[in-house]
Amino acid sequence: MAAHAALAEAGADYELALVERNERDESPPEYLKINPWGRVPTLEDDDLVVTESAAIVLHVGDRFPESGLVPPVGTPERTLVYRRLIFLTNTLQTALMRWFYPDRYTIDPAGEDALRARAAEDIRGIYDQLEGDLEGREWIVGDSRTGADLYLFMLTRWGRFQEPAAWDRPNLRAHFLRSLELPGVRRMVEEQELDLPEFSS
Ligand SMILES: N[C@@H](CCC(=O)N[C@@H](CS)C(=O)NCC(=O)O)C(=O)O
Repeated sequence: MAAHAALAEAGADYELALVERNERDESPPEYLKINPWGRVPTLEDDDLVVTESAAIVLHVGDRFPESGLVPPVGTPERTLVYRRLIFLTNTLQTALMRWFYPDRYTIDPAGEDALRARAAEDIRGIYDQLEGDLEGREWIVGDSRTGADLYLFMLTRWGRFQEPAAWDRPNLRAHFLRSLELPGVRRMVEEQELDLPEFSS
């Protein structure tokens, strides 16, 4: 979602390719050739292969400086975009992965519920913190949307199964709705045929 929205927001000329996994949840061999880890997404930009959603967002921002996805080199805002993106991907996203896939984090099935409960606690704390960070702000860094907002939009949606859902916090919900008005986010949502919550219609 974030990588796709970044391309659309930047006005890049892109082509989407669906990676279909088999019944054993394995990626096709032709995909493993470009991304041996088998995870999505992967961006192919001519001969350059970029994995990691956050790296793709940064790369697209650098390729399209006028998009404002990544502020200019040397500005504090650029550093703050790094800070937000890296926190979102290495802390919130991994906590969500622990909640979605506890079996990947333990070899003891009896421990999965406890692992998931711990993840849910961590996730709640992180959304609460982000809720506070958004107080009085439209975007997570500076005065305009950056790639970090696209990432936050994605992870707010990932948080829809939590108790409370991420977007049941007023500032996160306002940020989600604001992001949804961005043309590139709209385009990504349509192209991926994503379900949206009732409050957004
Ligand atoms: N850190 C990677 C994580 C990528 C990732 O885990 N992608 C998920 C889809 S959202 C995936 O490929 N899942 C299939 C799997 O884990 O085998 C990124 O942000 O790009």
